[in-house]
Amino acid sequence: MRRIRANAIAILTVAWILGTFYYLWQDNKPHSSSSASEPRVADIRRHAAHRDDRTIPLIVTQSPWAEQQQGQLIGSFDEKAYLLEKQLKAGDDPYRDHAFNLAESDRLGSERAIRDTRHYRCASVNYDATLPPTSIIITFNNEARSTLLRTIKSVLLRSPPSLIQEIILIDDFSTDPEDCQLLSQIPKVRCLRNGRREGLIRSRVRGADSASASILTFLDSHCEVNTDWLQPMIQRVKEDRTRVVSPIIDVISLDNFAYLAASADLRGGFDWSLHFKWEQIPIEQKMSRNDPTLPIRTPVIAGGIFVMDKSWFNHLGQYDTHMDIWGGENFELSFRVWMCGGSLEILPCSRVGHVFRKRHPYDFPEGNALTYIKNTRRAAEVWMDEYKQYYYSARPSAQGKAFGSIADRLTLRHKLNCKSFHWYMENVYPELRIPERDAVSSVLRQGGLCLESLGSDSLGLAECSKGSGAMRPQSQRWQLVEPLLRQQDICLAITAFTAGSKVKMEPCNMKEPRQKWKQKGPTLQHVVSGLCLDSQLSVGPPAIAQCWPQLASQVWEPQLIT
Ligand code: LR7
Ligand code: MN
Repeated sequence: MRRIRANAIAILTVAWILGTFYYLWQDNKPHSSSSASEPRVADIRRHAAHRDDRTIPLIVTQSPWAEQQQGQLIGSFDEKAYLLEKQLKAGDDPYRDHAFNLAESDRLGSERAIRDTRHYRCASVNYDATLPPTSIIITFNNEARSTLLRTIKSVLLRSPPSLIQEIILIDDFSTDPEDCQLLSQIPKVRCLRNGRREGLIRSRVRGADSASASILTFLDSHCEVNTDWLQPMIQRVKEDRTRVVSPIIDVISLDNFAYLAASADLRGGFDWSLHFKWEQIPIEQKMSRNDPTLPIRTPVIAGGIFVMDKSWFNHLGQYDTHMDIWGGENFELSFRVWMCGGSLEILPCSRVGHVFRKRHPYDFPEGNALTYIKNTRRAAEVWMDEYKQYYYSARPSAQGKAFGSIADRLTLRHKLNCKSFHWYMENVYPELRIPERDAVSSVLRQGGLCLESLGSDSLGLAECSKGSGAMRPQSQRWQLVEPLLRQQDICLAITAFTAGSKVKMEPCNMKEPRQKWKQKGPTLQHVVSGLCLDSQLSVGPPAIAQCWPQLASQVWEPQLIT
């Protein structure tokens, strides 16, 4: 009898364990795996990391203040009527208008509970008893009513009411003005409608200008904020207004709207084509993180969800309002914040869910590609200094495309006395690799001869060696990556800043003024002295001389080695 009971207990225990594992597995199951057509989506799956077992395994009931708020929360707003008016019709493709499953979003209602995805230690972090309130800024173009409403209600339900000064909606010329207008019946919600399509950048600036709180909080229009999302961010900004902070961005599945925890070990990065990506925090930083509630420094932010002091936002020049529709503004803001005296961080105790999509559901009046190029070109031209060449090599189609005047932004950069992109590379993002130095090599032809270096002091002209591709001798292979004229890791340098000084080869150093050259017409001009490389063919070894582009000894014709 006793053995039977013992067996029964054992079986029940095993069943319980299996059940728990099944539950966790279900919860972790990756969703939607169709292939990504746009670059911006390529990282989503990586980002949608599986739930960390150390997170709090609880379903969020609403926050303590939610109950007191019920009733007043929604004012005269008729939620049912608002949602019913835009129901999907039978037979409609639920993905057509919003690039996510609208049927599923509509089915969820506006107040669903979500999992508290924070590390359990976040629950015992303390914040100041009085924190300053914030204005929430949400811009949208034809957002689905159910996702927009859920964004707003999650804010009202999961934030201490005293911290929400107002929610400013900027309707970026959506087809139906009522999508926005009706929502302004909800207490604290204001609606501003653009008279024409402006794009998210100018819309956010409009929202920020009309905000009455001293702290700005930006959200996309299809988010759900999680438990205590706001306090960590406001605390950090209150302590130091130059911090610009964002939460960990959890993933709301575009297919079934499951709320999935993102990995807590990621930060924002990019490649040279200015394509945003999530990446692992560097291993040394990871090893030294013994407190999972501490901020994570990030080279760039994703762009949509962040908190920033309003006076700091204005001081730093808000946004580049010549950027259109979508894209690039997150790089421009990130470079500017770091280079002009601020910092960017991700706060792991703040979590906000976002519906990541695979395509834009709205149109780009100038076309998607051209708009992205215009915006990123502006960011590169204003902020990336000589490193912009890597952007152009990674995105050759950007060359020659219109990007408008950047004079105002250059003045701003100068006025704010911002650091160089080189500083940013060394201090903020040293992990970003500079493309292979010898990716493209050229010979530098002068008449029938070629510039050649044989060791540090022996530069001269020699007969152009034959042989193609890798068969060309190293001594005649040059990489013209302004401001440097390199042969792998050694660079052409002047020996003094006066006319007649010889040139030599020495280890490359971007910061060394003697090594800075630029192509000027057919000549190679030394940037600082303004003198030109001259072969001095009949007189002596190559040197720098007063520029005379008509002079055969100063004409250099780069020819790609293929
Ligand atoms: O013309 C437009 N007008 C708008 O108001 C186009 C868009 N929008 C609104 C739109 O309704 C949405 O609320 O702008 C917001 C962002 O557009 P999405 O959701 O189509 O873009 P996204 O989620 O891919 O955008 C990410 O990158 C953008 C680059 O410009 C912005 O910085 C977005 O804010 C940003 N979103 C996030 O960072 C959330 C996390 C996703 C990631 C990575
Ligand atoms: Mn979005």
